[in-house]
Amino acid sequence: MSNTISSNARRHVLKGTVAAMAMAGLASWTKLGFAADAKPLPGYADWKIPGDIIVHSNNTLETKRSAYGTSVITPNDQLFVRNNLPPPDAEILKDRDAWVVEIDGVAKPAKLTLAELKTMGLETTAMVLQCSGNGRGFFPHKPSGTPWKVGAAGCVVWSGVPVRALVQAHGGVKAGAKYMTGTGGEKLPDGLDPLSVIVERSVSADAMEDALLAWEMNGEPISLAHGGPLRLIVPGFTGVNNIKYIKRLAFTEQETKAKIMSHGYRITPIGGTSGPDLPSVQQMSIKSWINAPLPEDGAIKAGRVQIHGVAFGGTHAVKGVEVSTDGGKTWTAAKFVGPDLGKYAWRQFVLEADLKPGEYQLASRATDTSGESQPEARVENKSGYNNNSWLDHSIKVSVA
Ligand SMILES: Nc1nc2c(c(=O)[nH]1)N[C@H]1C(S)=C(S)[C@@H](COP(=O)(O)O)O[C@H]1N2
Ligand SMILES: [Mo]
Repeated sequence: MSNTISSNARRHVLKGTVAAMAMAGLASWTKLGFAADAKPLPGYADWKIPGDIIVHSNNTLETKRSAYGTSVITPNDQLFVRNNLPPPDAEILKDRDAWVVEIDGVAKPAKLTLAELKTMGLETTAMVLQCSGNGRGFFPHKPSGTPWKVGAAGCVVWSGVPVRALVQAHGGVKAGAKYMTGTGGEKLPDGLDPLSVIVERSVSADAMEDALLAWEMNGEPISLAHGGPLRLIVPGFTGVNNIKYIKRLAFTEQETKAKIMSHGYRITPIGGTSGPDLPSVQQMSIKSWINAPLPEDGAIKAGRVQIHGVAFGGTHAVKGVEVSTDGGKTWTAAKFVGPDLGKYAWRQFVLEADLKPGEYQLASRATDTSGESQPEARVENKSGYNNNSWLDHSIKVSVA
């Protein structure tokens, strides 16, 4: 894998730099982006760029806001990671083409190898992968779960076989199937009810129209961290619906009874109890945020400033983005930068501003093609899902 070679090389360079910096004192480490108490990257993701990642735990790695560039695609070694269970053994990547996925709930159910899938269709889709809890860190009631700010998201290009081609080749979806249910390939811990831990999610069966079983991510075979050798991609839906190391794809009459579906990812009132009757976190909503300038960059020099960020609409394309420098009192249309990779990708935007010395509150507010705009206020909910408040994502900066 070219990724391993290049990132190993970079890591060695980085390690050398870090060692040199260590001799020069801890202050320089912090400059490189290493907090003195920063946790190390877990082994399965040790090829990520440490200075660009916040390690919340072995299973939750966040991209730093300052690490998002302006070239649309989020590089693999900067992309966030979220695992509900430890990933499977790296052995599963030894012979990728031998990976088996079961297709069920179609007229002719089958077990297919990745090698066979590769003969059945090919499509490439750019898509924002975003955890349902991205922005949870802005909820004042401090929900349990990772306090992600903006960095549980990235724009990724996936290649694989369209699910609709697979379904067609197997005689079509069985009558009465309302859901597409994907099952993750993790080894489940012994002694527990499998339904209480398995990563299995159902989405509306219509989502198959744009869904992929993907084996390639940003030009490389999918890494273990991101669900290789095979991953379900459901464009426009939040992260958890994109099942890694998928071992079964089934069209089902009912939603899975897995706890991660029945109780996890439900919009629950604060203080309430989650359950299957509450709304499930599925499609993403219109959202944007500014990536530069940031308060952590220190004082900004007065004069011309390029205020830039990202905007995406979930299942709709982004139509426009407005930027405010006065905390939302006045708004100016931003312009898009760079290529449009389709409605599921994010767009970079920029507003050129001439800023005099002073204090500013920078905010962005996106609108999608269905007319939805980001709200000022988050929708309060127990677990801190779906935060797309423009106010929460605004930042205060000083210009000197
Ligand atoms: N099999 C499996 N798939 C999974 C998960 C998991 O724990 N196991 N986590 C989900 C969640 S909650 C998110 S946000 C995304 C994260 O994808 P990434 O780790 O590639 O960034 O994967 C989803 N798919
Ligand atoms: Mo997630």
